[in-house]
Amino acid sequence: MPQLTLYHAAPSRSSIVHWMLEELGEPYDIHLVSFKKGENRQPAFLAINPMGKLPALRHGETVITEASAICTYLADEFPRAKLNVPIGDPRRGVYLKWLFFGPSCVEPAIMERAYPRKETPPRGALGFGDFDTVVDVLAKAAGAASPYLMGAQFTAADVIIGSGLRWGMMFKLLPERPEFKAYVGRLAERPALKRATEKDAKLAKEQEAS
Ligand SMILES: N[C@@H](CCC(=O)N[C@@H](CS)C(=O)NCC(=O)O)C(=O)O
Repeated sequence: MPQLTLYHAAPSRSSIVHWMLEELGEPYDIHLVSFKKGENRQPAFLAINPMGKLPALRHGETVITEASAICTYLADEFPRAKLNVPIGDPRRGVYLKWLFFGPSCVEPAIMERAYPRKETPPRGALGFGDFDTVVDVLAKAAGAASPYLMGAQFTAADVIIGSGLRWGMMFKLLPERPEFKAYVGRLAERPALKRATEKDAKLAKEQEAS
């Protein structure tokens, strides 16, 4: 079976994929890339991701970048882990909606809060619309999650939306709505997330010391 290698800096957006890999239960390697040493801007890494950004995942000859694309790929490529909603299942549309909602709505809304613009573009021009609507849509979904976005099944969509909520609340960029706290609290109980978080803390120390 082709080897899985995560190009990772701990903690960073590649921690999303780290959690996903722990959920997947397949063997994987971690290749640490140091932002401090500028390794992400050096030719060896730019050959992997010309954007100079993490995460990147190598699976045999295939290189995938963009956290949501990687999670979607892994969930479909390793269906045994039951982290995807397969083609043909009527729930797949909603599942894909959440996988895209993360990078196209949650992240830009959070970033706008972190770095407000001098002049707000018209709502219609922004793919995410506006911050409050994104938060309301997320709160409704988190409130309805029973216990996960797709119901009883935990999927890659929970890794993406859950990571956005965890990160947004950690940096006080998203409000601590009771629905968010309850949903994120359930996710925090997942052994795979606990393992990824513990490993990330160790890797962060290693990277700081190197
Ligand atoms: N759109 C990318 C964003 C990746 C990203 O911005 N990663 C940050 C780490 S959190 C990074 O590599 N920053 C280093 C840089 O841009 O120099 C994704 O969702 O995977």
